[in-house]
Amino acid sequence: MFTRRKFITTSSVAFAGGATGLANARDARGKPESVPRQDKSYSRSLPAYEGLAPGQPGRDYTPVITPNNQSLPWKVVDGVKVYHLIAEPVDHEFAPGLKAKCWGYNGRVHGPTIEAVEGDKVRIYVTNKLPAGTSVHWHGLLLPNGMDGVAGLNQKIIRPGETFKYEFTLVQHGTHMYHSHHDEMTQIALGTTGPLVIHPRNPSRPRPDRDFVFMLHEWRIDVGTSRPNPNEMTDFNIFTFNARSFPGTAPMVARLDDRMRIRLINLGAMSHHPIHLHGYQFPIVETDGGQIPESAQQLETSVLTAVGQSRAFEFTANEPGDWAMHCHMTHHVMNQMGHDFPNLIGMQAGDLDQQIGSLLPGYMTMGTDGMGEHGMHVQSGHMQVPKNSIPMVGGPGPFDYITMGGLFTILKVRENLASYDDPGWYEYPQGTVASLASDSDLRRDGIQVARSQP
Ligand SMILES: [Cu+2]
Repeated sequence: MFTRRKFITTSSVAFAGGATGLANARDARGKPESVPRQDKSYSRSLPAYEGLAPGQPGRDYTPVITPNNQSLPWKVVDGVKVYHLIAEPVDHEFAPGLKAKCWGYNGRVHGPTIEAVEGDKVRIYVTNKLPAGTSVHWHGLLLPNGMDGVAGLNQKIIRPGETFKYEFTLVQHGTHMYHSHHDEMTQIALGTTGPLVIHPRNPSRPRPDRDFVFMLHEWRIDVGTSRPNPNEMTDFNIFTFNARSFPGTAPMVARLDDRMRIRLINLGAMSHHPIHLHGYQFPIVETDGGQIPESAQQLETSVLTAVGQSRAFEFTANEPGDWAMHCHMTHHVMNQMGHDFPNLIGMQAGDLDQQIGSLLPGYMTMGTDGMGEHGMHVQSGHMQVPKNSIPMVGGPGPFDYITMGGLFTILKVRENLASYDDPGWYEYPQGTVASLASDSDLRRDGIQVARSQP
């Protein structure tokens, strides 16, 4: 059993020893220790963190990358890292063609990533420029009760125009989040969340070369409107990585053999997301509750991230290519236009288009063999979508139209990259792409294909 006494012993060894690290500690006989937990009693004094210099990028950590967003700037004042969050209305673009009036922080949806190092003392100012009261909760952090940010319970509501000050020492590391804790239903639905990444002071694993963080979210933006609907409980129609839907998601770019970490945080209203990465197997190394000891890690290809949870996984980018990463809930890789229509699969449309077209010029029946071509028809001008709305699926790809939307992005792994800018589409080595089978292939392998139409 893991006792407080044992924690203190483990923790003082870890910090006194410098590079020992918190996870995977072993005793003198090489047997794994109990899993060291992070200190749950903030009120106890924290001598291990006294006198530590504020962590610096490069020296103490490799900064995270927040695709389609960025980290919040900070400065050091008398040894304290000082940040300033401004909660405010933001006009935000989800993908080309769809904008909405959201609420976020510092001109962004979601808020910029707050980055710090275990042991840092932080002071975070929160200015409220929203038309309503707000507060900020530091989700998953171990901190004094009065800094926890639940409006009404732990502090007064931050009224419009007011600036509050939060101050605490970071006594843990990992992937966390911040979000409004006042009228959550409305404020989180409009976007008031952000990632909060705390790097370990003494990492137990090698630092990643590429460290990506994604905030997952879901929205209801009715076609023709520009305000996410916070009253929606079940029927969301926009799903986002860092508040962007495919084809608006920026790819992750990596050099061959880069050490990768991908952090997922879900602060949507209702849905859990199994995020699936193609081409790799990987262990989940961290939850928002801390590191998972190596002995308890198992290889995965999908990472279920529930509302209010974070997960981080690691792998080496040792297979070049353009690899999809997406939610495996099929309706979460679709966009806004559609869903609420009858099932037309297998229907014989006949001359319906012609008949209706005489009343509604440009009318086109879709869905008799699926919705994969919706975006293509829109893009080529056969079909129109209402103003400020995006088709159900995707964008152009190197071979054909990519029939995905929403929670879909791409990991681009390349040899010989000059920079981490988007390198364009992968150039496949000759003979490595699935292609039309030739008659001689079919003959050689004895594959008989009936020539009749389905
Ligand atoms: Cu999902």
